[in-house]
Amino acid sequence: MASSVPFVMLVLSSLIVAEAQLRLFNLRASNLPSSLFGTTDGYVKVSCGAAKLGKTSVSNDNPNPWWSEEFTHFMAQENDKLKLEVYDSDLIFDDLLGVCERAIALGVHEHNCYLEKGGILTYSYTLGNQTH
Ligand SMILES: [Ca+2]
Repeated sequence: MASSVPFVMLVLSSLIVAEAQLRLFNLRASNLPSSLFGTTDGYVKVSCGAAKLGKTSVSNDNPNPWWSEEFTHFMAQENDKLKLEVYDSDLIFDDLLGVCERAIALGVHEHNCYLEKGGILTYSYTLGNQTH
């Protein structure tokens, strides 16, 4: 029985290494399109793999919003799919402006994403094993 202990420890430590902390921050957009109902009221919904990380506040009447929210996911893994959905908040039906999807990689990254209906979403993220 004693010989199985090192094996268990090996499995545990490899699980710990495989999981990393994702931090998403500095979300901003430029030139969001106007609609019939006026200037865009933009917000972003964030998920990573199967985990929903939440959404930003709505930036009313602003084609160039900057969102101060940060999103953290403690159980992210390399190559998980980070998904950012940009919406225009409306009274009846929120309009999807575009979806940005990317497999995450270790390190510090900044990306621009061209939205299907116009405008650019820019965001930064870090993925690593740092502990706080
Ligand atoms: Ca709107």
